[in-house]
Amino acid sequence: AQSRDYYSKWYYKMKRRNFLKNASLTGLGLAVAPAIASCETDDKKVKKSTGKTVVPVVVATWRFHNATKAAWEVLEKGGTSIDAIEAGCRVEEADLKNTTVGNGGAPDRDGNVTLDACIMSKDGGYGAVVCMENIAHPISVARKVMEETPHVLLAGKGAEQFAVEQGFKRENLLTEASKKAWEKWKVKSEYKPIINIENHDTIGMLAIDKNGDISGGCTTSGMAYKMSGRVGDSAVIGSGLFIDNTVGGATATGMGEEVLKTVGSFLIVELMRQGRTPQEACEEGVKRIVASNPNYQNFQVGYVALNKQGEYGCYCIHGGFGISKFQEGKQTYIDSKAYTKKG
Ligand code: SD4
Repeated sequence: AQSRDYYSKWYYKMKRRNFLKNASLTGLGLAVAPAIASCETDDKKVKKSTGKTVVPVVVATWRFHNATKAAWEVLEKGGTSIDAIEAGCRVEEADLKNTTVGNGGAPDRDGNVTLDACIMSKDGGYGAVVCMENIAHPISVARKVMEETPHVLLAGKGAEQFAVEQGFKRENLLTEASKKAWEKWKVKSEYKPIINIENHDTIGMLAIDKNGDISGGCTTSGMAYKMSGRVGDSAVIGSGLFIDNTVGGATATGMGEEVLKTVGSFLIVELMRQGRTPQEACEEGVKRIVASNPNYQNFQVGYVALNKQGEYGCYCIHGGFGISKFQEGKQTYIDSKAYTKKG
């Protein structure tokens, strides 16, 4: 079988190109995958939806209670799902203690905080920014790209320039704490993505408003200490997020490279279109990654999906992932089932 050893392959390339001085990935990429259960999905297990629609509703990756609360407040007042998504995602982008989203995000290996975000509307609209620096609210810039330009995705300097033209302020996003952590990291320069960063990570959010229309958003500073110019799944349509107002939506967190390679969120929405419940669709999305990647023990991916009835599902490779939900006026946290069944 072809070797898919992610870390070894990467290490080799980095070394060869002299990108990584004094790097050490000892211990990574050597894990041998234990025997795993079959990754085939048993179609007999496919459950049909209950048919009961409970909206409005908002779900988000991780314990982002403040974000789902902010989104719920918009929905509760009869606001649109797109407004709820923007309001919710902005809460995490502004939280300096969240080192994986927006202001306060961990930098790349050169010390630059680069942000990726996207938003999708009920009409199939999509707007995104990737590798954008110095602007604290990429979700709002992504919305502007969707609403104010003939394009869907702006990158780097162009995204920043557009944001400034739209009235966003340039600011330094590297906090003292993030700078210190980066300086410490530089001593070994060991690129080792952490599974479940303190149960706080990228925020992916899906919301349905009182009219039954769904929107979604996803915003991140990406993998800490990534290579300069690296873009993950979060802002890429079909990977970090996908919305189809006739079916539902899905969003992702975790190792973006793996989500990109399997176009995870699009896959999940298409499976729901074919009759899978959100839970079954998320499970299949994770199993696709596991099936093609013997190194799955070393990285995390978590999915959350929502169908038009307001039914949710979530699934991940490793335990520790979960989702925040606001529905029928109640905030809840749901611990996700995990492929490795540790959680
Ligand atoms: C990325 N999926 O850039 C994002 C980051 C993330 O756990 O979710 N990290 O790959």
